[in-house]
Amino acid sequence: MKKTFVSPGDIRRNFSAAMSEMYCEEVPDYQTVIDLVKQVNDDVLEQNKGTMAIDATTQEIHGAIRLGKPSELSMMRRLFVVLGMYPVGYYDLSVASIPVHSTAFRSVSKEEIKYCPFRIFTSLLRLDLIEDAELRKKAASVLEDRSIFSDQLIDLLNVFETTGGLEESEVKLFIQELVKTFEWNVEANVSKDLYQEFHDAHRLIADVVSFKGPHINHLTPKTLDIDKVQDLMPEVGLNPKAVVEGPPKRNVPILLRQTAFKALKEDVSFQNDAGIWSKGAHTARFGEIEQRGIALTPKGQKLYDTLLAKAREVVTPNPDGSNRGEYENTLETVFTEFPDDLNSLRQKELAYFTFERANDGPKISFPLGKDTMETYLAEGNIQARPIIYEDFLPVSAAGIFQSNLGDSQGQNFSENANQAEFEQALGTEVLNMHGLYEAMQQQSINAL
Ligand code: OOG
Ligand code: NI
Repeated sequence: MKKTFVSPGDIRRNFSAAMSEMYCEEVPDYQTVIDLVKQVNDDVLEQNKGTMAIDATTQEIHGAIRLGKPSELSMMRRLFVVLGMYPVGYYDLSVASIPVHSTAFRSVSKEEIKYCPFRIFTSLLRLDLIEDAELRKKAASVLEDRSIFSDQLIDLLNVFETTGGLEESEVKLFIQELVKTFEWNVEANVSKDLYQEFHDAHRLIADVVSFKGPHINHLTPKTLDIDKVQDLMPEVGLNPKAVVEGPPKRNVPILLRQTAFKALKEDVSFQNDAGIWSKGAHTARFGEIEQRGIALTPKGQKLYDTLLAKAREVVTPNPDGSNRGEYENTLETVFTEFPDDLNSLRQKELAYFTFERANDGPKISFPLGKDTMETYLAEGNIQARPIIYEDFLPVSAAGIFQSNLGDSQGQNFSENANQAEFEQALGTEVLNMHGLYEAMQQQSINAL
């Protein structure tokens, strides 16, 4: 009898829902985030009744995990294929003194993203950046001994890879075991002393190495008004990070803006060499909120990076939020240099668009030069629509890591990207995000 496979989109949807349920249960403050975002989104929709052309019903969500060794990353890549998620982009966080490099596992087609946008920002610890050779050895040996995936999960992955899919009953088990991989571990994998040693070198090392598995460290719903969420967080008992990361508030939103409530101190226990357990605490898990805008071309991205650096040279946000107003004003002033209307963004080739022929418009004649395209657009015979940014921002990600690492961060690292090493661990090259946006834009032009 022929097997009936569940589609990757449906597996991803079920996984996203199961992760959300698990996280709401384990971190009740995350449920508060969901409720707040829903309230803000409903208000925005009510105020703009009928005028918003966006789909606000989906709670776009991403999550983040941190892995300890190359074999975990390559296994994760294989597992995410089952969910239709592929590694896009390389992020070097060493620039911000964080000893990891990362990619985002996500769907790559417009249809799949629309069906379920869930994605996971995935970091790999870089022990090579740890100065203390003794400590590096200790961390490597703890990681060497751990296996974060259950046998059942690996068996199901093998079934998927040999038969080309999973049936409904297999999917249920697969999701259950995958979600388990990302649950919190109350019992640490190391002694309190060793935890403290890792912690003193860098809090991130303690987070990755001291536990049996890569607990999901946050989930992120999508909001329609991130400034409102930032303002309202204290009112619902959440402690927001100092500033919203990313570009300032604009008429045409670009890239990605993010905020979060700061990571919680949670009870864990440690076992000493004599086998005696004792109580302790670990801080890692938080909740995040994001708002997305148009994807930028490499030229637009470069302008964004330059302006952001310029603003941060003038004001660096204080961790306690005390200069939030000054930072926001500076950001807004500096970003006046970034065109803020769709036509300029398109004509200056700063952002990506898809193009569509008007229903009642004339047939488009090819070849379609720049000038003819402008005429069609001006006459309304072709419509341009922004392509939404589906990736992440290294400076923002660093800000999010840092707001959850506290003030004492330990050792500083200098910039040290190593994409080749990351890809070797991953077992494949990462996809180029600009290539994906470019292809989407070009395909829409070809289909006119
Ligand atoms: C990942 C932080 C990056 C984002 O949204 O930029 C991230 C982490 O803290 O592990 O999730
Ligand atoms: Ni995030």
